[in-house]
Amino acid sequence: MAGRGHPRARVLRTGAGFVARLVIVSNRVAVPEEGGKAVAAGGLAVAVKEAFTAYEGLWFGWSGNIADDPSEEPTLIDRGRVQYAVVDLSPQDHREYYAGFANRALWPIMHYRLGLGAFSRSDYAGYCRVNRIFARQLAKLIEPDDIIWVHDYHLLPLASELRGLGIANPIGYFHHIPWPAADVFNSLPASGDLLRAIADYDLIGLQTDPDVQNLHRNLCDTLRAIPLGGGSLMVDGRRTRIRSFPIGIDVAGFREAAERAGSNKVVRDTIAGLRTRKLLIGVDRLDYSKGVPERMEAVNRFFASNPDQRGNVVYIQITPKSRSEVPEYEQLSREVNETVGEINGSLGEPAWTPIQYVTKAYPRTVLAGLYRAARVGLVTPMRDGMNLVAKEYVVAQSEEDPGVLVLSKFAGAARQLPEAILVNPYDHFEVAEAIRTALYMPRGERLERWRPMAERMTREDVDWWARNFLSELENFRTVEREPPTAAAAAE
Ligand code: GDG
Repeated sequence: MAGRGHPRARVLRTGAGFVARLVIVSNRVAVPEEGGKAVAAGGLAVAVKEAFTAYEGLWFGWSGNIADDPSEEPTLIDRGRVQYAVVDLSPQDHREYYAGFANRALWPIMHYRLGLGAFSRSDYAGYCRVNRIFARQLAKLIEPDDIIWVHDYHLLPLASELRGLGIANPIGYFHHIPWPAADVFNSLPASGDLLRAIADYDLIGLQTDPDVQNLHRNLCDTLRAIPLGGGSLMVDGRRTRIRSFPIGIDVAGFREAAERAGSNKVVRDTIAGLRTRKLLIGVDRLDYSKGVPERMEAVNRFFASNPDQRGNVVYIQITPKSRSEVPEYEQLSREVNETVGEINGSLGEPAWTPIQYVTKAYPRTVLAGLYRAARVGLVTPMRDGMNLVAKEYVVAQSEEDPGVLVLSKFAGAARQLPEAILVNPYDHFEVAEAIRTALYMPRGERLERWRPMAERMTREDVDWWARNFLSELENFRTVEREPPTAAAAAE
């Protein structure tokens, strides 16, 4: 079947049998150095890279470069198992598609932050234009047996554009961020168009069941989609399927990094600097969805109500900057700097700084080593599709003396990590109390909570995620694309 008669299509094996070449499309492509590895801070980049360790194929998307007169043709880069096809964006495309509609309208709305949503018609036109350009460029590279896996909210209309160009291959979409309740999503002026466009994907993967319910219900209520059972829907005569596929991490790689991190100088020096102090750790891209200033307020509250812990506990927050071209992120950066300054100024002593805040990105080994050294992992986003840091923290722990995860109930990860201390990140008192409980938790209880989480993370890792999604997408090769009979629709 797959690949036969198409000399460039490589035939691959998955758990479910054979599939043809896998084509991944995402906004940014992390092209590795020749013979080396790419360092990528984003969760999506990490996951796609991991998926390609099991599959060969093509990865298409933006190069990360802005060019005054971008070429009409993508640049092709061969790195053995994976071919990369990257395109540059013009300054206007970057401003309207990426910094504008994707990150100032879709991102806040998907994260339930209506007040931060900045919709503009020209940004939306730019978003649609770039999706059209991507589709035109990608369509030339598609072979008949390819399966296409599109990632994230930058590319909601891509399948629709590809279908318009006659591409009939199975096309799946994975949404890495939350899918909000209908009233929230529908506040976006372009929401109707986007709902219709998303239904052009054969398979839509979301992080959690509540996300699935939100989208499913919205398609039924707004577009009068017909539910066909098992997550399948008929929308405007096309069949689509919506399911949750919670993303996992590279457990084996991360565990190994954590085990050998003791020899890393940054990790060693940090541990030595702690002396007998206990460590709280937070690692997040600088993004308002991650709840960094709110978490700092909670730590402040913890020290206010536990004065005996001053000088005994240190909180390290690692927060590489992201999306600095978007005004809301500049504003957040200032807010975090002020919050750190105020708390350290009012609580600190010459020999003790309560919050150590760094904006540098560290290698994965350093993160793994610091997670392992930390008695408490603080992962308290206001809203998060999944949150891989929570999973990394669990996997990095020593099995004799694991630390405690304090996790926001509004992170998708909370559904797979219910043994963590689950908190409402809007409630500083509750988070402060959770920090206290975590710091005083006896080893027996820490082990009891950690073991089932570590087992689940090992079972439901990134390979499991990719394999589940792809084996399901593969089924769409044979799906009948005709409207259902009245009897089937009534089932
Ligand atoms: C989106 C969704 C979903 C962070 N700092 C450094 C660094 N990181 C790595 C972490 C982790 C990743 O970045 C962040 O992943 P998250 O899941 O927390 O968040 P997003 O970037 O917002 O990702 C999210 C994810 O997609 C996957 O579907 O979970 O909900 O928002 O892996 O370790 N990595 C390195 N140095 C750093 O300083 N090397």
